[in-house]
Amino acid sequence: MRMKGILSRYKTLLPINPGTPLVSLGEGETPLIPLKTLGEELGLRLFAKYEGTNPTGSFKDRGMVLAVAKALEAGAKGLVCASTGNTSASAAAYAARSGLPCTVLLPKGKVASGKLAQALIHGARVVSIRGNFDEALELALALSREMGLAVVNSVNRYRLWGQRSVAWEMVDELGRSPDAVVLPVGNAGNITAGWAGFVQYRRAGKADSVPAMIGVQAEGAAPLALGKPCPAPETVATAIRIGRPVNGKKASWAVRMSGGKFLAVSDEEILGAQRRLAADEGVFAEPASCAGIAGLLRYAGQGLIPRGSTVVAILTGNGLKDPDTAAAGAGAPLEIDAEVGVLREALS
Ligand code: AN7
Repeated sequence: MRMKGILSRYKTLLPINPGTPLVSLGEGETPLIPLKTLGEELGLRLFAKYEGTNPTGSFKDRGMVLAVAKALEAGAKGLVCASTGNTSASAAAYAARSGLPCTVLLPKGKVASGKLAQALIHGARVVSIRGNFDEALELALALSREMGLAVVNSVNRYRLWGQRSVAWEMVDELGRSPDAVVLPVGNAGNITAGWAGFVQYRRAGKADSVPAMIGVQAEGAAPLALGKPCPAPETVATAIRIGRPVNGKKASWAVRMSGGKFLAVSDEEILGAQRRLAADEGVFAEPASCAGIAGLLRYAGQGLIPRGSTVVAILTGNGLKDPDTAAAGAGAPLEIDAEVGVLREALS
């Protein structure tokens, strides 16, 4: 059987040596889906890189698999992370896979139900912090120092290195770099990693250009779009409810070098983009994931991207991660007695 996953597929592009275990749950190789309806409306050749098909349902698996492999290689006793949800789900799964204990610190009441269920069922020690993500991350860093645990947040360089693979897959499939990539930004790890991936591919002669990296934040949690920290972040897109992005400096550099931009969109625009993706394209992504599309819907016509450009929107997480938000916005089903006449009537 062919070994699947990021580590085997991109061995030569990653910091892998004979002592690195090739951990895998079959991450990567996510679909690049043409978005015909939205693309025509926006005058773009538009694709979604749908990261929801990763093993735990988000892009985090690309970097987590490498971070966990390197933790095993270094003989780590366990893993720790703070998370708005997806990192904890991914860490918990790869820890279970590798036989490592895992502690996850989550902002109380602000983690989507699917993600919380994942962290719990994979057997992580789940601690609910009465505070926001930024506070939970400080605790995770302190705990790692005291207990000698490997931190698997995006302060871990291997996380970002593995996440470069999303860029490599785009170029491999399109046969070239897109003109622009739009994606949601929280801790600003993914936008930094994506940019680094394109740069690494260009150096290796596998791509001739680096796309404009366009990072989109929620208005209530937009430290990079506004250029100042956000002490009390708030947004329906809980995945990106982050006020002090740990990779902010690196990401600002990456965005500037690429000719890109940081933007902010409202929660209404995020939920509107989520509905349009689901109803017009058949693609169900979690709210945060839809910030990039919301950014295009608001700014594409204002000279953000030349018409006809090839644009990839990274949809970072599966819609099933946060069923409550989706259901709350989508209306209730019809309920009827089990009779065909009543059914015909109800549907007419
Ligand atoms: C769906 O899980 O920070 O800008 O702790 O879950 O690289 O932080 C999640 C972030 C975008 C932002 N989309 O990525 C966590 C966490 C989804 C996410 C982001 C996250 P970064």
